[in-house]
Amino acid sequence: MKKVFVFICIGMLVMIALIPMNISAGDAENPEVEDRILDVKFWGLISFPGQFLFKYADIVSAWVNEDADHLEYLYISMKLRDLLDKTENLEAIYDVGWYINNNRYITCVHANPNGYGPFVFGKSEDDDDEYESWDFCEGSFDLENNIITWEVPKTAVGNPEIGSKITIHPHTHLRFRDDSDLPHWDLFKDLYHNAKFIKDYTIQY
Ligand SMILES: [Ca+2]
Ligand SMILES: [Ca+2]
Repeated sequence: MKKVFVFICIGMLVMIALIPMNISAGDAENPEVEDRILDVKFWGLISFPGQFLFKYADIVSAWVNEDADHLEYLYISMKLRDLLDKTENLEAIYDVGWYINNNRYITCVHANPNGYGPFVFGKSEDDDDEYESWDFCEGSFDLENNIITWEVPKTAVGNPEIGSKITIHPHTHLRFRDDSDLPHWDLFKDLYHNAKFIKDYTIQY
C-alpha cells in the first residue's frame, strides 16, 4: 500500500512538471489594462451622450507582449471599441505611455481622413510629459479585431532584462486635423485614470 502511495505521488509530480507554465504574457483576453467603455469625455472631463460617434477613440484594453520567435521586439497593443483606418473629420491620436526601469516612453500613431500612420515611439529624457527622442517603428491596425499594435525594438529601449516590469498607460485624443488651421485642442479624450485595473507586465525573454 505504501509503494502504491509513493508511485501515485511520483506520478502526480511528473504530471505537474509536464504542465506548461502559465506565463503571464499580455493579450486581448489577459490585458495589463482594462478600461471602461462609453467613457470618451469632452476635454477629458465631461461625459456626454452620443458615444457611438467616438467608438474609434474608446479604449477597451491595452497590453504588452513578447514573441518567442521575435525576441528582439516588445509588442504594445491597444484595443478600441471600433477601430477605423480613416476618421471622418477629426484627428485621432492613439498613445500608450509606459515606464520601464524608471525610464518613460510612449508609443503613438495618428489617424485622420487620409489614413493612419506612421507608428512612432518616444522617450522622455527628464521624466516629464515631453518626449524628446522620437523614432519610427513597425506597427499594425487590425480592423477586424480593433487592435493597434506597435513593434518596438528592445535595443531602442535599453534592452530590458528578464524580470523588468513595464507599466502602461493608454490614452486617446480627438482634435481638429493637424493639417487644418483650427486650433489643435484635445476636444475629446479617453484616459486611463478610470481603468478597472492596471497591472505590470514582466519581461519574459
Ligand atoms: Ca474607454
Ligand atoms: Ca478610460
